[in-house]
Amino acid sequence: MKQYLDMCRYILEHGEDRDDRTGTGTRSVFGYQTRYDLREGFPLMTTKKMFLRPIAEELLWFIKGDTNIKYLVDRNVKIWNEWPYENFKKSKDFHGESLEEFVAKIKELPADDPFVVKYGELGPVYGRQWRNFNEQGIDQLQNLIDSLKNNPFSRRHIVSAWNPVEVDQMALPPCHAFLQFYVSADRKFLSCQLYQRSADTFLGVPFNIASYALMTAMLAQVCGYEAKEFIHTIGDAHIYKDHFDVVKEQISRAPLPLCQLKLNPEVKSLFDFTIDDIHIENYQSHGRLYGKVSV
Ligand code: THF
Repeated sequence: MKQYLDMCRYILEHGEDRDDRTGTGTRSVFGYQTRYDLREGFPLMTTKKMFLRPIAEELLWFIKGDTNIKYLVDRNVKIWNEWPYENFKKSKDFHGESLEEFVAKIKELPADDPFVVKYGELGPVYGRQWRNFNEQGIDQLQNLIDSLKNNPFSRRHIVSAWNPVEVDQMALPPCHAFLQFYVSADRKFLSCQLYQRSADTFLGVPFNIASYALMTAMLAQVCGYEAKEFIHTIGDAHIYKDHFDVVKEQISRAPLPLCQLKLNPEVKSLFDFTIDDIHIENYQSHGRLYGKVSV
């Protein structure tokens, strides 16, 4: 995906060096947009090896409306563990446990155990806002599906994870905050645009692109369209300082042909997809690249 590599190059060349909340430091630009034609293939990064499974599990977890890491921990998806651990470390119940010990405890206890309920919880993050906005029973995903099916040319196909009322109760305010969908004039194609307020270009963005491309494909299938385009609009697009070398390695690599996404065509409701209904074919990539996540 040349668009992504161009973005990395642009940030490195034109970004400003800034301190940030996490203390790591970034190079950042404000306002950057990339477009991915989903008909050319599924936009899973080829210039480093990725796995679709954690991305798909995270998306299914959002769609369920779940905000506790227990679901992800049970499936060995690690990407959200650091944030609850930071909260646990600040609590009176913390007695020097490592991140691994904390995660093992969440895994072994049942979902309704008070420890899991208290320390696995991220607050009213994505899943809650998508399915029960502001705890007021507004199911934005169901409303979106209804409007995509019944009023395709609406300019209000919107899902907002950004909730100013509850943002202070979230372990991390939503980065991918605002979504809009668009049906083509011939009613054949569905496109998605995401506004992301803050983007960790090396670690997060490859996940975010694949996640929303997958969601667009799932919505297209259940609403009777074909997925067309994913448009990624970013506010603060940054590369963390400790990712500079690995990003330079990545942009030296030549993109390979994209893989194809295969969804189980029998699934007719967005809420019925399971991990076994989601597959990719012909995925080719360069080797893995590692970077630390700033918390
Ligand atoms: N905070 C920061 N600093 N970066 C982010 O990308 C990010 N997110 C979510 C919330 N806060 C963030 C969490 N998403 C990885 C990927 C996505 C994440 C968090 C971490 C990550 O470490 N990926 C590794 C390993 C993946 C694995 O364990 O399978 C990778 O190599 O891709 C962005 O929404």
